[in-house]
Amino acid sequence: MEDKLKERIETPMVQLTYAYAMDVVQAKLRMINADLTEQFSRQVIRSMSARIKKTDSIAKKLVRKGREVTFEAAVDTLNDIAGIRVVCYFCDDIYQVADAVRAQKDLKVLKEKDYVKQPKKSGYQSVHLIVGVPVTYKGQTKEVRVEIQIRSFAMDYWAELDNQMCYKKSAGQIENVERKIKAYSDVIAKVDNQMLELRRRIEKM
Ligand code: 0O2
Repeated sequence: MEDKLKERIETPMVQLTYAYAMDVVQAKLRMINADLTEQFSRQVIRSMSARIKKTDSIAKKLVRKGREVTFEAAVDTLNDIAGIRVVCYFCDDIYQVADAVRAQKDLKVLKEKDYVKQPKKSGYQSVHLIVGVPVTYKGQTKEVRVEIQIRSFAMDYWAELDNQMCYKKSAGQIENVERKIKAYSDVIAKVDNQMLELRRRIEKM
C-alpha cells in the first residue's frame, strides 16, 4: 500500500504541482512582508520556510487519522502536504500576516485554526491557515491546498524544541515532561506579550 502511495506522490508532476502552489503562496507572503515592513517601519516576518511532506510522514499521518494509506486519501484528507512556516518577530504580527493573507483575492482561505488564542494541550501555539491555490496546466485548473503556519519567533523556539524532544515521541509519557513543556509554553507566551508591551511603549515615544 505504502509503495503505491510513494510511487504516485513522488512523481515529478505531483511534486511540481505542490511546489508551484507553494511558490505562489511564498511570493504572496514576500509581498505581504514588504507591505507590512513599509507600513510599520520594521521587519514583520523574520523567516519563512517551505516543505513538501515526506511520504513516510504522509503515511503515518493517514494511519493516525484512521485513513487508508493511499494516494487518493492523502490528497483528499491532508491539508499539509504542502506547508509553509512563517515566523514573525512579535505575537501581534501573526494577525497582521493572517489578515493580509485573507485579503488576497487569488488565495481562498479554506480553513483556519487559532492555536494562539486557544493553545493545544501540549502548549503548541500557531495560527494555521489552509489556502486553496488554483494551479492551471494544459487548460485544466485544480485547487491545491497549502498550509501556512504563522507563529512568533518565541513560539517557533518552543515548537522546534518540542518537536525534537516530545512531539510524536514517547517522551511525553515520562513523568512531568508533558506538564513542564506546557508550563514553558505559558512562560514563553508571557514573555512574548511583555515584549509586545515594551514595543508598544517604545512606539508611543
Ligand atoms: P509535521 O511533521 O510538523 O508536519 P487538519 O487536517 O487541517 O484538520 P491536522 O494537520 O490534523 O489538521 O492537525 P493540526 O493540529 O491543525 O496541525 C498539525 C500540525 O501542527 C503538525 O503537523 C505540526 O506541524 C503542528 N503541531 C501540532 N501540534 C503540535 C505540538 O504539540 N507540537 C509541535 N511541535 N507541533 C505541533 P504534523 O503533520 O503532525 O507534523
